[in-house]
Amino acid sequence: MKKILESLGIADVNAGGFSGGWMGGGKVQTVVSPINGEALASVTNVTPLEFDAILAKCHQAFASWKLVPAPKRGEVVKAIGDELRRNKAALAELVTLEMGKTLREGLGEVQEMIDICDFAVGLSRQLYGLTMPSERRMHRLQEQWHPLGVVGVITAFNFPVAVWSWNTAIALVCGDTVLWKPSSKTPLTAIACTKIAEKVLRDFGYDPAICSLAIGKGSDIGDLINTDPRVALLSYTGSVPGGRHVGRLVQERFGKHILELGGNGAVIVSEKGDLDIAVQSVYFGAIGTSGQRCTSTRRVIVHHSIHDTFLDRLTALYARTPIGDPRKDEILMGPLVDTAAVETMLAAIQTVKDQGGRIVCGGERLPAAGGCYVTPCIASVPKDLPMLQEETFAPVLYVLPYGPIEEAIALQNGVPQGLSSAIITNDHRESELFLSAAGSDCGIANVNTGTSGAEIGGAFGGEKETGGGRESGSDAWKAYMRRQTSAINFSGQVELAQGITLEL
Ligand code: UN1
Repeated sequence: MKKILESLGIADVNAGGFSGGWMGGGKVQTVVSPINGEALASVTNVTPLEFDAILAKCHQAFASWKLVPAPKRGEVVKAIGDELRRNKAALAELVTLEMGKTLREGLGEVQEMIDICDFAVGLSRQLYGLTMPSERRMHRLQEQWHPLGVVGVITAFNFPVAVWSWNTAIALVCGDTVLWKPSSKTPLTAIACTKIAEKVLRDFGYDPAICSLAIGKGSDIGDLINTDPRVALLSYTGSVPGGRHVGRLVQERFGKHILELGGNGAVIVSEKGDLDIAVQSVYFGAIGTSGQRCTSTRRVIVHHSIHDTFLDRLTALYARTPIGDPRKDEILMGPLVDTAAVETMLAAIQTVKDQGGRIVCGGERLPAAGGCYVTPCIASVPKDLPMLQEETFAPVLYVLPYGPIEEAIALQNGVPQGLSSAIITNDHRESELFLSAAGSDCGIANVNTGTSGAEIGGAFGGEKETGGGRESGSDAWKAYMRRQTSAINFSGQVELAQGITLEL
């Protein structure tokens, strides 16, 4: 363990702030692994005064970074991607140590970081603006995309490094600088990533404050980011209540925001689908990352004719789930992030029972070191169970039957969140209906694959209480830039738009 920490530049005590130099004069926090309760290292949080200095430097760095040609900025992102390739195994292991996802998922998370760097390098030569025909003679109408400013990135514990990279790789090629506030539960991975970016920026001779870091609590450091007008765009990943708070504060100062909030993923399993695909997709979607993805499968809506068969097969798979130390190859489900998450899960299961749900399997705390291990839970529930409306960030899966496909779609859409959804069917009409305007209302709608594991090439995010933001691939980069529309007159005369004339 020590060797991994060392190879990523993590010492016993680490400063939690960076903006060209490392600092941290605030509260000391010991990071404990959910794997076994062992202390990994300590971090000193930044004080409000230090935060102000960090943001000032990050803001200052924007003045020169925005003038670097985008393809040159892309070269920096390419080097960050190379550095991530070199450090993939160690960084994945640190992710596993710090938040408890399995090593194979940790490796997948770092792969997402590498992939988004590659995507951003290509994008650095494709920040296209449109030209439009002008309604006036010898005029041209065009738009350009310019760098925006400091992008504040507030991330959650469950994807402690990938979400930073989706935002940072895109922000950097767009000419923005980044100020990162990671979850207080995962500061070490944030320090490791910032050190990687620091090295690359120094090697290139750019200001390392381009990738700044401020570790501290949401209620103090987070709110300083939310309210400071020097932060042009705030990309926030977290809970719905958190997003409501952030959104309000950022809107108040007319800042821009990207909100990635809760999900409540559902899979519709049609009787016309492949049962093997259904069982496997639901299984990974529900137990992957111990049910702590915003894209996790929380609900399965199964055609009544195959409901019992599906449930039996899934329950058999649940019973065999290898739970334990997520660093071991054979383990498919590691611990929850901390004991508070275990308590939340157990309380949710009690509520499900009180509301008339039947626990089919799992939902127990396992007596293991660290106290964060549970068995994944399946509950068979009525369609109107109030808990179906809520996102419990744990491996609790609700199974409910449907009749007509329209009913399944209505059930899938009948929750406040709108992130990820899927249908398992070989019936072309059903899948097209699901993808149509009458179908899923989510940002992600998959066919014959589960709700989680979105690829970086697409825009990631969702509707309704999920917040409406999009990050990562496709044209999500546009949120990280400011659009400028220009009318250019080369006629030698004045001609007003909309046919307005002036006799002077
Ligand atoms: C999240 O849970 O916040 O689609 C992000 C997925 C991952 C990202 C999840 N690529 O499951």
